[in-house]
Amino acid sequence: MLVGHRYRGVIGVRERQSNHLDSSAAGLYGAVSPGKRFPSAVKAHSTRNGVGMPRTRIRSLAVAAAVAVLVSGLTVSIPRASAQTDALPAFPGAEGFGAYATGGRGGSVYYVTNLNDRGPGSFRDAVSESNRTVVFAVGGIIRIDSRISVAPNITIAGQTAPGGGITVYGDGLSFTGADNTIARYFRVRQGVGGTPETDSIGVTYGKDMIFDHLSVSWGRDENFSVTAGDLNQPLDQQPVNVTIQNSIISQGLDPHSAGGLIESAGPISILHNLYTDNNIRSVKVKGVNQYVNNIIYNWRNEAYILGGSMFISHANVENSYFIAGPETASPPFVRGNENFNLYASKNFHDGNRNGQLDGYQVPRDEYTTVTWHDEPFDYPRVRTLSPQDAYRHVLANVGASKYRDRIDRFVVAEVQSLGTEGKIISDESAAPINGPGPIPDGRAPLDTDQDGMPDHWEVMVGLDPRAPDNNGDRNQNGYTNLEDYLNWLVA
Ligand SMILES: [Ca+2]
Ligand SMILES: [Ca+2]
Ligand SMILES: [Ca+2]
Ligand SMILES: [Ca+2]
Repeated sequence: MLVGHRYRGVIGVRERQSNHLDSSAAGLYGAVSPGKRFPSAVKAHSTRNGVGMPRTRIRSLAVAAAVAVLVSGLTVSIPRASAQTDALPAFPGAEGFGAYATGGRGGSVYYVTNLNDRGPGSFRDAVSESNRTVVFAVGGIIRIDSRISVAPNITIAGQTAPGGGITVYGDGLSFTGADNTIARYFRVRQGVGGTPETDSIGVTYGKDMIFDHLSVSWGRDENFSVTAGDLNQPLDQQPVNVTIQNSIISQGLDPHSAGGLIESAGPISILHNLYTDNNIRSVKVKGVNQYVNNIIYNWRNEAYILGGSMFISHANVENSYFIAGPETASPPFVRGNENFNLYASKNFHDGNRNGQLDGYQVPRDEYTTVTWHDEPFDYPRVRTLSPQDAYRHVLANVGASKYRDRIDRFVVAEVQSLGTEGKIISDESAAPINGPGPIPDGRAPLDTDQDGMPDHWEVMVGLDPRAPDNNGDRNQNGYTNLEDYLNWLVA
């Protein structure tokens, strides 16, 4: 029996196909993850046009993905994941497929001590080597003139930054290959000066990543994409077990202005985020997708894209609220096809721009053409609010919310106008945005032994402020002492 929902490689495929399986039925597999409800069959249902469905059992999402790959005609080798008995979430509140990322747990501590683009004490240097927890002795804007690649097994603890926290501005971050990432509470704002045809944050392969309370904007291509270059590649060349949660993905720059490509045969969760002022792709999905309690505002031409082309997809789309802004010119759901296997529940659309949240539940015929499933795919259990409560909760909590900067306050206020305010931009340096600042710098608390935990907190909990003891577990809750501090900061 499997533990949790980590990607484990092929454990075994048991699929039973009943009748009506023709060549187009390649897209008709139910994806059933290991977990509380395993095993359970995805029942046969009719599509809108009455095509029969096979009854299937599949042991894991990875297997579902593998099957999807195999039926495309390619032979692939699926990597076996190492044994993993630690089912501790990355932090309290970590959810979805990326919930069990381990980050830099148990490794060394790296203090970012300046706002320089590179060199000792810089953010770029901090994330360049594995097995680190990155903490900040400074707050402010880190201006970068080229992209930064993040190494595997790193925790980026933006919540440690004093003052207004950290904004990375000028280009984007790549988490490609950054297995076991935990990234929390900072802002990445790429800007017009960034590398063309790249994203504010991009991941093209890698497993077990969770992005939480980030504010991501001004992408030149996408704002935040987790996308395999080719979904027919082996899974170790695709993103697997990734969560983006509690984050603001806003103001993708025209002429592209896109929320993100979420395209992988490996599973990806998009939970409790705000997507606003992105022309298209909030988000564009192929593959295995969990999309719950997202708020989408002022898209122009496309919001949730149901596949858009023929790759086989399995998605749970639940309790999200799509709210038209001044520029919105399309319905929320577009570009489905019969290879898009959809469970959808309680997604709301408010298109009347009247300053009140008074939308309606999106009926099936407004999801375009998909293959319907009446039961959700057995994806990780996540906190699920009503769409109305999600609206309030998300607006109050999303983004790098320990200190909500001027940009985040601006876009949240736009959303709160419920139809009258909002604009897709092409240059963040123009009014009314006027660039990324200011961010107050603040003053870091004293940390005599430089173990990432300040003296005052160590004394409070009974640790030794004169001896590095970040990797102990004084209260035996599974999190290191340093992680307890990081979690305490944002509890
Ligand atoms: Ca309304
Ligand atoms: Ca200390
Ligand atoms: Ca200590
Ligand atoms: Ca502990």
